[in-house]
Parts: sequence; structure tokens; C-alpha cells
Amino acid sequence: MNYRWLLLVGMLATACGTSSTPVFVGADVDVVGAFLLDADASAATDVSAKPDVDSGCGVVTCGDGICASPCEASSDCPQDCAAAIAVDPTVLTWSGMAAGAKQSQNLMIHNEGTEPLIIKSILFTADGPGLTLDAIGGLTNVATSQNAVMLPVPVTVATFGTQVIALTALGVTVQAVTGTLTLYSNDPLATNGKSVPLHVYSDVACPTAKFVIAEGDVVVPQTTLHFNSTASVGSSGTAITKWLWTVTQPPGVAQTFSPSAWTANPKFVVDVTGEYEFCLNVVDTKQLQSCAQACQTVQVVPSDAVHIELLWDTPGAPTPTALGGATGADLDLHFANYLASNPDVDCDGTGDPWFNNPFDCFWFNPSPQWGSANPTIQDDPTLSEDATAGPGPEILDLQTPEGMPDLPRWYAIGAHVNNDHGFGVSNATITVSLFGAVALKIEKILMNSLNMWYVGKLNWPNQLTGTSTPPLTICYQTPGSKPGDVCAGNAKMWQPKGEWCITPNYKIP
Ligand SMILES: [Ca+2]
Ligand SMILES: [Ca+2]
Ligand SMILES: [Ca+2]
Repeated sequence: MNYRWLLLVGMLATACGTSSTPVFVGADVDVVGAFLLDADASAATDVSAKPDVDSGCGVVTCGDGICASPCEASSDCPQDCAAAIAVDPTVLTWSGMAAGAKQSQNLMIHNEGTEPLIIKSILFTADGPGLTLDAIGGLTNVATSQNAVMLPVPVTVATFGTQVIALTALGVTVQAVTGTLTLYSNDPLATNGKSVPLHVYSDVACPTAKFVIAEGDVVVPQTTLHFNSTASVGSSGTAITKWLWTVTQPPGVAQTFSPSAWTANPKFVVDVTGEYEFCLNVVDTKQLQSCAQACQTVQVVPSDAVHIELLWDTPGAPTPTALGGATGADLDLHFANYLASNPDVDCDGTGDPWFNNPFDCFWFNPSPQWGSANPTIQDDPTLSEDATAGPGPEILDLQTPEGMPDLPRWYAIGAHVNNDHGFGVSNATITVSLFGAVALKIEKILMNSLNMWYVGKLNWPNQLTGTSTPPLTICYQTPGSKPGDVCAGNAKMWQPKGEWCITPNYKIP
């Protein structure tokens, strides 16, 4: 046990004694009613509160003088002919303790009974270092405890007298130490001891986590963010030795820090549209962790006229959010020009746009030349991100769509399960942003291997650019129908409401 005893025995205050000043108390001991004074009439001025113990407990008057009859035990009065312990304060608290600083406080033990109060022992516990019990009365015990210490100290407190326990707290490098002082006495109403909680709160400064993001708080998709945490400071100016970065990403996104989340200045690619919150915790050379993490939010907003994202998860894959390789189902985003025409596999009566070269932009044809041959007219789409497993994303941008009010054009948007790699069904989510705002988001559409989902058509120009045409025409097939029903003749595509237009077993023609 880590404690020690230094003993000096003496009595501070005795029954009928003189009102001597304890040497360790200092001048700031409050007088509490008449009880701080002993039973000596010369020291008390409040006669009504002064007990009469002369008649062998024949007359007992409470401190507040409310007892109706002598020697009547009640909750308001001391029990007949017994000691009664009271403590002041009932909780001892030290706050703002700087490391190494010392501060003493006194705990008053009052005997409110009619018999001498005998403190038989004191249990002193603390859950950390820094608390010492300096003295009880003139008996100067010094015990420093981090464990339970039972002090066998027979100390007597005279009838209506007071003893003082002095305790000292030493500021330490933990944020709080909690202890208890339990006084075991002959008070018949306190047979389990009288407990006084002890709390020491240090002013240990936490390390401060701070960081800046070079790219700011509004960026376009696929921006690489550069974090710099050199403004972080350890407690008392110490150095930072550990970093932990965390991120809250848009649903379905699983990007990670590079080279890792445990470096001072990592990078992070914000792939998709939405809000990201980045937070940093730090640890300094004293192994102290930041009390509050630093956080910053980054809004990822596309700047191009057209920005499309496909994300997916594959519950049957070993890890639904595995990145890269044949570790999950491979879905592909398709974005086709109005000129794209291939065989009518989906049976809607017109040629299909999918897999047309060069007018379907997908992984095989990621940056086609469409529209004007003039490179300053940015009417060519770009599939800037391609993925072979969930969660993706696959991302397509187009800065200046073709189409004028007198010559409107349209684009087809689709998603295809190129190969489920045996992992089964995937849940696909497609988001279409126009001029930086989400215009369409369809979430968690169930897709099997080789399913082709014709999401709909993007019309250009449209209501966003001054015409009456809605920006998007979503493809629905007959309500209640299933994939395959269109070609079976049981359903039709391009209905005003209904099921998603999914064609099964769609192979590259
Ligand atoms: Ca893919
Ligand atoms: Ca067709
Ligand atoms: Ca072009």
C-alpha cells in the first residue's frame, strides 16, 4: 500500500476546554451555531442553544431549542444520552488545482450529542494520488492514500464540541481524484460510519487539437483535401505525439485517409457530393488526450452542369464496402448521348442507348468526343471515377450539355450490373446533380447480375435553363410488373408511375 503515517498526537478541542486555535487551521474556521464552542458557558452566548448536561441527561436542549421535552429522542434532537456526529462541510472539493500546487481544507466534526463522541477509526480512500490526510485534532496524522487506509485513531469529541480534520490536496496530472473519508464512531445512528466525499479537480490542460484544410470548406467532388494539424499544441506546450482522424461521410461512402488516419497531415479524397465532417484527436508527450476533438465540415458540391454518381453495396460480398478488385459485384454507370442507338433489348420499341460506341459513356468509353469538335466547347462527358466493387463510386461529369431551345437534346442515364462475381444482389443508389444541386436521388435499388436499369432521361435545355421541359424524365414500367415483363409483353416502359425500368440478363450486344 502506498501510504505512510506521520504521527503527532494531540487534542485540538476538548470538552469544557478553552477555545484554543488549532495551529493548522488558520484563521478561516467558521463558527457554526453554538456547536463550535464547547460546553463551557463562558464561551457560549446563545443560552437557548446551550445544552444542559448537568442532570445526567435529565435535561437536553437541542441546538435550535425546539425539543419539547428533555431526553426525547427525535429526528431533530440528539438521541437520549448518546453521541451524535455531524460534519461540515458534507463534501470537500478542491478545484482548479495546478499540478504541484497544494491546498489544505478543514473538515469539522461536531458532536451534537449528549455523550462524548469517540471517533474510533477513519477509513480514507482515494482513486488517485495527491490527497493527504494531514491531521485530526491535535493528533497529527499524515496519510497519503491511493488505496483504502483504515486509521485506528481513538479521538474524542466532547459533548457539543468540535474536532477538526485537515486534509491537503496536491494537484496532479490527472483530471480528477475522488476519495472518501468515513468516520466510525460511537454515534448509535451512524453505525455504518459517516462518509464525506472528497473531490480534487486539477487544471491539467488538455492538448488542443487544431487543423486546417488547405482546400477550404466547399469543394467539388473528387477533390483531394490536404489536412495540416501543426497548430495543435500539447498540454503545457508539450509536443503532439499521436493523431487520430475520423470522418463522417455521406451514406454509403467509405473513403479513407492517406497514408493513414494516424498521421499529422493526412490527405483525403472527397469522392461524392454531400457533407463530410472531419475530426481530430491528439495525444501529447504526457500521454494526455485532447479533451475536445477539433472538427470541421466540408461541403462537396459539384460545379459542372451535370454530375452523376453511382454507389452501391453488395450484402453478400465479404465486406460490403470493400474497395477495388473482384471483392464484390461490379456495377457500371452509363450516360448515353441521344445519338446512341443499339438493338432494342429492353423491348420499349426503340433502339437502346447502352454500349453504343462512342455515344455511351461508361468504363470502356470514359471520355468520348461528342458534339462540337471545338475543344473550347466542353460538351464531352467524362467518367472520372470507375470502380469494380462496392461502394464505388462511379462518377460522371458534363460541363456543357448539348441542346438549344429550338433544338432540344437528351441523355440516357443507366446502371448495369456488369458482373456480380457470385456475390449476389446489390443495392444501387444514383444521384444526379444539376448546377451543383441534387436534382434526383434514387436509393438502394435492388439489382441482380446483368440487370440493366434505365434510370431515365436528362432533357436539355430544361426548366433550370429557361424552358418548360422538366430536367429529368424518370423511366417507370407498368405498376406491379417485374424485370422481364416488358419483353414478355406484360408491361410497358415509360409509364407515368410504376416500377423501375430494369431489364434482366442484359449482355453487351
Ligand atoms: Ca464498374
Ligand atoms: Ca429500347
Ligand atoms: Ca465535343
